[in-house]
Amino acid sequence: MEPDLACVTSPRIILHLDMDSFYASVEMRERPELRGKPVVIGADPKQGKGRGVVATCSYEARAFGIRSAMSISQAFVLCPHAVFLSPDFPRYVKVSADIMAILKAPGLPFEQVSIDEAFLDVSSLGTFSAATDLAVQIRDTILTNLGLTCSIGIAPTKVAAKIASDVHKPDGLTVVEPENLVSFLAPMPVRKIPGIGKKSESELFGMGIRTIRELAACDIQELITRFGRSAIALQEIATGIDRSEVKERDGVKSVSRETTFDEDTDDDHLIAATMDALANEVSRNLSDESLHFRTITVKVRYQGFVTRTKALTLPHYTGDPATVRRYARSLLRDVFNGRKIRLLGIRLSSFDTCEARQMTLGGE
Ligand code: DCP
Ligand code: MG
Repeated sequence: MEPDLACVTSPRIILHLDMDSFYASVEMRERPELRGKPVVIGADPKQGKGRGVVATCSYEARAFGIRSAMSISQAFVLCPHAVFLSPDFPRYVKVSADIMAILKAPGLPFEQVSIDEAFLDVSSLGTFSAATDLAVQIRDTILTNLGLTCSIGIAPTKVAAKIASDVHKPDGLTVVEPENLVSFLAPMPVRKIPGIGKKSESELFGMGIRTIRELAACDIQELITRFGRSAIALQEIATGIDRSEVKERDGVKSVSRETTFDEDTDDDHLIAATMDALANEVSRNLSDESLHFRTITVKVRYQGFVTRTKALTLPHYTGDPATVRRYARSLLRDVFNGRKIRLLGIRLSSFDTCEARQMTLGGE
């Protein structure tokens, strides 16, 4: 028996929507001849010698074991006959805006969390059945108007709604009513909890905790020793308690660009010129969006995949490309240890508008 904790959760109804194989679906919509085929969006595989990673792939490509963030050369080995395409970011950003407009239309509290996902607080509809009707309507509108499928989760908390939207992907609708919340979460791997990445997962594995059920039942003192203050909230989430609200925000949260060198390099000139080019690209994007930023982050991945980032928050907002280049170079000097570099990246964030659409421009 699971402990009956659902009764202490608030009677909220949260909807989470996530598009299915987003970049790949947009490409397949534009080019019907790609439908039903394994399609991989990412770096150029160069017949297996390519560098960089998979941004995403169609579900047909997933059947071959291809996944987001996998190296493109590995994807090529798994499915050499897949259709490999480079990403068309401006198009995805535009389609994203169209999707978000559909979600905002009912006028309910809305929070966009990435280019292809958002939360709606639909509590005011009163019942899970009314929320389900709205989800069906949103799904139909997105399919009819945009020719794309999405997956939706409805649950009493944000965490559960997000987990639920992933359960019946693609084109899925999963509803978790309050009385089923604890039993829905219990068997899930801890990794399903947003914010639990590889590191926290292996930390939990070290404690013998693999499922959310085990996390809910574990010794809180031990959890605090390992995770500090976040331990309490973490265990609460595992028991179905998640007070986080749908924050009314939308728009851009960060703009980033990164690139992988064809060959690892320690050539100062090439590295500096590449960083300048990346700085110019993110600056241009910023001006397209009429945004000013305060935080700049530089990322360096060395040969062997060791990755370093360094961030700096300026005292004032700016949108000036020369400033971006200057600070990018200075941060780069701080993290560059003279070893050969595989990848360089730059991110601008902390914008002067309270907006949150995350836009990553350019995979590796
Ligand atoms: N993305 C990326 N690199 C990653 C993960 C994602 O560039 N490591 C991009 C491509 C995806 C988009 O973000 O299309 C949305 O990410 P999702 O995690 O929602 O993945 P998909 O929408 O592609 O697939 P799914 O159907 O699993 O949601
Ligand atoms: Mg998605």
